[in-house]
Amino acid sequence: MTTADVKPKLVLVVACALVDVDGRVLIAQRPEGKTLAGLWEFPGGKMEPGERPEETLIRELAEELGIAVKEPCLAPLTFASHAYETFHLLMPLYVCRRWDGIVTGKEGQATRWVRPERLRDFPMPPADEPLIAHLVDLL
Ligand code: 9L3
Ligand code: MG
Repeated sequence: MTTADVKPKLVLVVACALVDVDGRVLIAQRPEGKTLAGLWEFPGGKMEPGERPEETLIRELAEELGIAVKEPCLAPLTFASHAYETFHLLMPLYVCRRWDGIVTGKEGQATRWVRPERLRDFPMPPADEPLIAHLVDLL
């Protein structure tokens, strides 16, 4: 068997750009102990079986950031697609401008509000980097 015979595993993750009233975007630093620790990402996480992407985000944003998001406030913007060595990541990016509660790093992660054009100053996972241009165009 060659590597060409190995079916790549598809991992489905959903991410969100929270945008505040000043047009700044929230990024969160992946905590120690997780893969890609120290890199800054658009918050989100893996889809659980049976979830729709919006449901994943509502759950992840509550778990990771302590905020409540309503589904009509989630607007799909684009997709990230990145081939890691052992899996292929497919990750839709949503934009959200309204939520209830105050953003708090519930897992001890650092969070920052950043102007879209400054996002390139923060080291990000390879899947997240191409998303910056879409946000700069939008915002
Ligand atoms: N990931 C990349 N960019 C993101 C997110 C939320 C996740 N903005 C990658 C990191 C992991 C995988 O997706 O390889 C699963 O994420 P998690 O469940 O470890 O947060
Ligand atoms: Mg996550």
